[in-house]
Amino acid sequence: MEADGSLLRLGWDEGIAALLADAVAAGAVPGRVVRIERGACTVATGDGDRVAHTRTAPAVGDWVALRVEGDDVTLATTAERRSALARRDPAGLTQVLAANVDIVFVTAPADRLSVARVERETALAWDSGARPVVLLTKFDLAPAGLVDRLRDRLTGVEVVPTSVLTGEGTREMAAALQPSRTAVLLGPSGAGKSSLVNVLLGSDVLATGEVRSGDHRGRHTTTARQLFLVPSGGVLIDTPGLRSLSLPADHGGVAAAFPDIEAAADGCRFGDCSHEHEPACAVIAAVADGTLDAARVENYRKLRSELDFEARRDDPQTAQAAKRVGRVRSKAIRQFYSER
Ligand SMILES: Nc1nc2c(ncn2[C@@H]2O[C@H](COP(=O)(O)OP(=O)(O)OP(=O)(O)O)[C@@H](O)[C@H]2O)c(=O)[nH]1
Ligand SMILES: [Mg+2]
Ligand SMILES: [Zn+2]
Repeated sequence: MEADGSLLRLGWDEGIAALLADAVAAGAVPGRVVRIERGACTVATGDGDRVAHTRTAPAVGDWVALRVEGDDVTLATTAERRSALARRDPAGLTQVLAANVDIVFVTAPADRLSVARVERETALAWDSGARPVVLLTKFDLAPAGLVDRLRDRLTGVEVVPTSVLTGEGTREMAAALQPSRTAVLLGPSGAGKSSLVNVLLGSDVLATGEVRSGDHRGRHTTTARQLFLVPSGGVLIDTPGLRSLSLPADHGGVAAAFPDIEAAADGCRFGDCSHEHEPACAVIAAVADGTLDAARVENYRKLRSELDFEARRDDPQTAQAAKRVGRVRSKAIRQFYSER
């Protein structure tokens, strides 16, 4: 199918054309979901934006085909996702925050940096199938040495300082988006996500909100997930800052976010070592000799046990198996001690 320029700018390619080929052959109109509201989604097509009514909820970034009958627009098909940034919401359900993204910009505000949150969001980003890039936002407010401290703590992920006041880092963001990649901004309220979108779009499209003066927390200014075309190329998705960001399931994101700890863990005596109290634990040893950061290991353990908990909730049979493994392990540990 011949795609026109506006679909190409949205990231359309031959793979997506193939996924939607049947629907398009049957007369449906292809497009990309740019905004979701209750019961309706806005879809950018080669012929402008259309509002479609839908019972199933696609996510911002989904490629869809619309059935258009006069004024009545409905969703015919949603293409299989290449990647999906998702979290487990407070009700325990998996919520897709953005679909078909290539890059997750993990925003970490320099005036209120939580490294543990950055690590969690980086794991979530790796889980999505996209590549994380950490943006140290509001860099004009950063205390000296902050970017080095962050780079020292994280492994295997690029850290780019940004500031909408000095313009630092925005050229790197624009370059990462070209020619037609899709990036989503993830991070706490008040991190400066919408401010960065405005800079990249070259106009104040989005409302931004002052952070509270006392604790620098944001005021949850953005309430909708929304997709924008960046004039210099690429697509940017803004999201509201979320309080709770539980990992929905283990797709290898934690391992990817903590490759240094995973590598050290290869040296543990027990394959299912929890790195808490086991003898011959290479991770505990690496913390003791200063090779690994204690706070980083602590956060890794927390994310791992969160995933274990969720897996047990989803599948009690696995939970039973885990209990059995636990019993075998404690026996092995007792044996290890008694042999010494
Ligand atoms: N000093 C400084 N302030 C910034 C920068 N970027 C954003 N801000 C300010 O930080 C506040 C929050 O910015 P927003 O862009 O609304 O933050 P957000 O991440 O979109 O927040 P939510 O929509 O609530 O999730 C605003 O008052 C911005 O003016 C920056 O680079 N430097
Ligand atoms: Mg915002
Ligand atoms: Zn261990």
